[in-house]
Amino acid sequence: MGRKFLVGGNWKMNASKQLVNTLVSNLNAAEWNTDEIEVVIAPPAPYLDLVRSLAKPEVYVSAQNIYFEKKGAFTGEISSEFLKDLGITWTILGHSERREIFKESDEVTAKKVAYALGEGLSVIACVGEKLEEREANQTAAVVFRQLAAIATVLKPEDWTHVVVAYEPVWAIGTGKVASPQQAQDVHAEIRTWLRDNVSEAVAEQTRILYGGSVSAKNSADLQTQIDIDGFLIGGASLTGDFITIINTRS
Ligand code: G2H
Repeated sequence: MGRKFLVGGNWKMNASKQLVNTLVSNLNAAEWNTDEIEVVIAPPAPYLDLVRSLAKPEVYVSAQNIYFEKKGAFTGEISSEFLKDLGITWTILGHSERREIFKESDEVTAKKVAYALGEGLSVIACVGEKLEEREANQTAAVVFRQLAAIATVLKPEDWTHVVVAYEPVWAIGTGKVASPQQAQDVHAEIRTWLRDNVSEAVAEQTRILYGGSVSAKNSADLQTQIDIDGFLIGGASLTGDFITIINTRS
């Protein structure tokens, strides 16, 4: 079976009850072929319950982060238990903003990925290089290092519930999208890395999303690339563009 295209919306730290109502109503009114497209939205944690209760079942809801402990004295953190209690089945982990601003290392990210999978969640695990790393021809080395940290703590069967999001940091929120070829090149390298370091089956089955200034204008070209299995969309997921992007694929 082919890889199901996944369109993810990462709202980051943007929401209000009014915005939730608008975005979820629009999504509920939209239609897509659920055999071919999976839609996952990731609102800020305080809005997960509201989004889950309003959104139709075809819309999967995701956290943007979790911690790797069940409960206790971890002020401000989000437990997988909370997600399960609210019917939330996905979490994003290792977003570059977590890595950069909140200093989450490859190892912490990997530990979170393993923990989330053990708790029965599906994970969008983000990787990607900074501008200076790309300019120093370090893109593959950085992405492989981030993947290796995750692969080390997973069993091959765990990858069934992992989606990799390649998000070049220089393309995030900057309007500077990677060209379809630039994205395809790295996606193909990631798939080869999975083939060489995990297994042929995992390489074939794992979805690799592109993220970084995806918009209604550039998504049609990006999605023609053979190793682009979907998108993780930030800014455009807060507008009607999100549905246009889903429809571009439908
Ligand atoms: C990358 C992306 C969503 P944006 O961070 O994860 O955001 O589409 O705003 O670049």
